[in-house]
Amino acid sequence: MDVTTRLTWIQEQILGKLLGNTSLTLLYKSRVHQLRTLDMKNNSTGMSTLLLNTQVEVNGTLLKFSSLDGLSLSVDPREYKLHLNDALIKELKLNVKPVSGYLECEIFRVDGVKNDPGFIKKMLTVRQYRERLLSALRAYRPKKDLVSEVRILLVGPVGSGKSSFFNSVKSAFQGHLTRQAIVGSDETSITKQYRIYSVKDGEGGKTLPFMLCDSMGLDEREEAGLCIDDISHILKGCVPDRYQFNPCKPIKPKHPTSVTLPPLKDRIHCVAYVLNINSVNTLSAKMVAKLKEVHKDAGACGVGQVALLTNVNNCDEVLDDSFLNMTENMTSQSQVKNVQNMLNIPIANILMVSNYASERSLEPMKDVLILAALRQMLRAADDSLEDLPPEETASANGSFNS
Ligand SMILES: Nc1nc2c(ncn2[C@@H]2O[C@H](COP(=O)(O)OP(=O)(O)OP(=O)(O)O)[C@@H](O)[C@H]2O)c(=O)[nH]1
Ligand SMILES: [Mg+2]
Repeated sequence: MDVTTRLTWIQEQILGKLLGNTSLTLLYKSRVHQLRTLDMKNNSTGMSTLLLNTQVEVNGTLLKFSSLDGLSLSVDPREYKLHLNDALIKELKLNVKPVSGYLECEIFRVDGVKNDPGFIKKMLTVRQYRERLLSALRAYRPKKDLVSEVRILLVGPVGSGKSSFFNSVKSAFQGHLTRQAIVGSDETSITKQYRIYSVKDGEGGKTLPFMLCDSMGLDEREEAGLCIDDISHILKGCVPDRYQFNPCKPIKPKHPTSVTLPPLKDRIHCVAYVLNINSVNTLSAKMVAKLKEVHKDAGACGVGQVALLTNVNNCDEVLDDSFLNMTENMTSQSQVKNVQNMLNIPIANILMVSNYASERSLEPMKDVLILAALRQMLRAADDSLEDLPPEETASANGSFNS
């Protein structure tokens, strides 16, 4: 008999990833038998996986695995039976009876598990934390009900990952990879139009109360990339969706003498400076000057400001075990210090992500970083809404409620 796994390639990859980018070597496979084939899966095309991080208990002829939160599974190798408790069946969304036959029992050696006792625990809780973040973001409402949606502007050098961040946020909410915004690498910005993107909660779900505004990349050359003067118009909400940027021709306000601003709902409430973590320390003086100018404009408009560092390789090491704070390893990096000094952004608002680029499926840890970054952007936006002068909030309440 062939000692090859019954798992498909993609199932084996998912299992390996669940354990933290490990590789699996099949050690043992129970003999082939004539039990009826079970339709273990529900109608979904994915595979539910779960770690029961316990010592295996040998109970008579049963091998028993159970978790602290009440999930349990027993394997009866003599009878080729699996005993699953209700909580486990529910968690894995399986369509099986509590006692079911199994086709094969396979035991693998796992290579490449990090030699860090906290690592496995983190892998176990990352999915729960992703669900918690998704719930918190679904329940989010902008502060003081001044606007129905918060607008976050993504601004940064050409190719820093602005459009990819929107795609990543959308993918995390959709539950599968999506690529609505065009991304890629070129000498000049791939994004040529100003885009105001909304995100739905799942396929056909309700629209979430935030919008991500994607802009053309900044270029250190003059008359290339996003015009710095365009940014103040964007911040004030004067630029419509799909506006075609022209690096040689800054936006001219329709009514240069008019002092009335567009309503608060159309304005930007948070600016995210999107920077590739690998090039933060080598930004040219001209690029730094442009970023500082945006920072000055954003400060003058009183909007929230965060920095989003993309292309982070070691996602598992960004957050501590509580998933609430960045590890000291990360905050002490020179890139973080540089951003702090360059844009005067507090450390809590320096966020790290690894956008979806060439992955084949969603990764829980990537989702956690993406969603945690979004949550912090919304908090920064809320802070700026709370800080509005009374005359602004009075008129905003009027326009939003009417
Ligand atoms: N590995 C990795 N690749 C990334 C990440 N973010 C973006 N990329 C890749 O970097 C390239 C540029 O990404 P874009 O999202 O188009 O960057 P942008 O800032 O929108 O670029 P412009 O619109 O040209 O200014 C693409 O090939 C992306 O796939 C990331 O976090 N990790
Ligand atoms: Mg882009």
